[in-house]
Amino acid sequence: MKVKVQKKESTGYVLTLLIMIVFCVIVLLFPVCGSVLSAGWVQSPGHPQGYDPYSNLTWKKCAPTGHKITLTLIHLDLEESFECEDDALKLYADEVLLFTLCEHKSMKELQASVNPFLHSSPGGCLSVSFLADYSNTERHTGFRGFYTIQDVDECKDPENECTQLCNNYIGGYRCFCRPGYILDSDKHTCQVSCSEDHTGSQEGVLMSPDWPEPYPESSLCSYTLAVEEGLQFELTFGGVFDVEKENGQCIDSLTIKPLYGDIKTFCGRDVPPSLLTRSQRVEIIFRTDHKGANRGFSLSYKTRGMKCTGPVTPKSSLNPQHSEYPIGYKVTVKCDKGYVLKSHESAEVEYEATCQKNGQWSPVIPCEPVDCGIPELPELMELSEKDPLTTYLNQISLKCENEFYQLDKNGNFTCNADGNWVSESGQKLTEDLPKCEPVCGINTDTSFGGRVFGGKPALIKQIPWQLFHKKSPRGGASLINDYWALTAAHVVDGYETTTMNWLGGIVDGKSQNPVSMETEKIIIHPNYQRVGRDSPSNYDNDIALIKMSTRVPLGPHIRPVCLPKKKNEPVEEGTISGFGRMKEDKNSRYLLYGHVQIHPLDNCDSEGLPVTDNMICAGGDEVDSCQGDSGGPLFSPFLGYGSPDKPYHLTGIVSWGPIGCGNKSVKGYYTKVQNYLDWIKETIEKN
Ligand code: 4AZ
Repeated sequence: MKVKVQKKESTGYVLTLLIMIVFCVIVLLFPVCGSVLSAGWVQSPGHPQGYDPYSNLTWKKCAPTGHKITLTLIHLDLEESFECEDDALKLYADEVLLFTLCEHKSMKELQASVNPFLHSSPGGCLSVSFLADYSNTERHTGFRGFYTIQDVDECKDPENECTQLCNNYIGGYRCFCRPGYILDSDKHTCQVSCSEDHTGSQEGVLMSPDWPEPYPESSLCSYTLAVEEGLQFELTFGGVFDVEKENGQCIDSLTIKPLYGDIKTFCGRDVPPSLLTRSQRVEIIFRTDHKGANRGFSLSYKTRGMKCTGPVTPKSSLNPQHSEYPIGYKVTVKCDKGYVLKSHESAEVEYEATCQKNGQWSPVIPCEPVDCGIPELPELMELSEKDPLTTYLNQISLKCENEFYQLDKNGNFTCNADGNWVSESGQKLTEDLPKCEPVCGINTDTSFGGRVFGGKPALIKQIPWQLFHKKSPRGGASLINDYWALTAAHVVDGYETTTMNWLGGIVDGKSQNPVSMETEKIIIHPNYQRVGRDSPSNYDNDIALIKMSTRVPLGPHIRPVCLPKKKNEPVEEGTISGFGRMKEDKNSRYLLYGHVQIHPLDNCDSEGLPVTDNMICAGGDEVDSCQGDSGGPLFSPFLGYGSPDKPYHLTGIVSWGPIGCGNKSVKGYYTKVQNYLDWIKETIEKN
């Protein structure tokens, strides 16, 4: 024991000092004998006679690595004051204030309350600061303490990380292992030394450590089996298998890693089946945790001649078909239906492969699914899904870009084995592409009210198929798809070779933002008698088709009306609309509409003018069409009564009237659109 004691200043205290030393040796220092690096005293100035006013002391000592410093106060006598504001002894460990003292304490009290805390961490420091003020009323002897710097026994720390044995030495510690274990490179963990290399051995037995006794904890055993090419290992487990498993989870595990093929992990008590590895090299890893008492495993291994098995690659078949093939055997590999050889431009599906010495086939070309790719779609059409899978048997569905169009047929297609998108009925997408056709006869303002001549103003979106020719000749037309409109022949008679400008999407003739459409073609019915628009001799076949020069941008304000069905039930009523003359013989600024009854032609008085079956007679007492409305629609059902199930269709085209407009006894005449369905269809197809 090396104890450095400061030389005593006063001979009067020899006895006290001797008592202290003896005390230290017996009570305090004995347990640390042999590990003390240095020791000494620290005391207040003037101790033991007493400290003067304003006396002070600061003291600090640090321990080297693996050591700590301890201070034992054996004497404390300071002036007492509130919160030690007069005289104070402050004690710090590792820069943290532990105590502020200003009182008298006996050795026993110090041992009980202060001393147990006066030590640093390993490699840390202790410091003391003593400060007296001026106002001592009586003399106080101050304090005295004994410090030692001693080794830390890390092995006693319950948190030391040695998994087995620990050896403390001055300034540090070392982990070590029981016989049969080796210390891991982490210098703390002991592992069983159980790895075995069986390279070159064609048969043998592998066992868990200590077999048939329970295997030790914390083992990591790696067994290597390896022979020359042309051979493969067959593994057979012994009758007992017991590897720790809890709640279906492997706590300990036996893993078999063949050079080729799947890695398999076993645990529990079921003996694993025999294993033909198809590999001339196998790695077997046995891992155990830090607890448990299970018996482990025993397995025998032997070699046999290498054979190849199918398949050569997934999604393919072999020709000829056998369960095994000897080395050197050649087979034809054929990809399954819908699969082709990877990276083969010509979409080949077959190749020849040979069984190799190592049990593998060569070459191995994977079979991958045929890819139909993203089809090229016309404008207005898109895929329902953004990035669909496009390989064999995947499906895509087509849709139209917006609600104003719909597909004319089923838009679901499947990628077939030939790389084509085909419909349910087997039609190729490229040969029978669905079309996006405008949705007809739907409006999106369903409010309605009363009555062109005596009519009511229409709201925007109510009659979105209504077109208007504002300049002379003032007249109407009805949009029937996104290019074509129908009007009366007498409205456009004489304008076939000109470009007319039609307005749509408005209910106010003075609207600043109409959809403006230029005509590309005006086609008057061939049987209409062109005698000049102001005085046609008769209005038979008063119908004309107008083609716009660009696609009409459909939306809620402008969209087509349907054409009547070929064999529609007879229609008894409808709504007429237009910007034509009102009662006061004045053109309407706003689009007006009104409901009319359809009458048998016999019930109508044409005032002697010729009437044909291509005409409809319609009118009410207070509602009639008039000049300026011509060419516009008579649509059914009544405005407000249509729905997606019962879309509006164009029953008639405002054509003529015998005398004036709004006359109670006479009705208006309308071109019967139903009689012209074939002409309309053919003309549109041709143009
Ligand atoms: C016209 O002059 C006209 N009352 C249109 C329709 C009717 C009368 C005249 C029906 O365009």
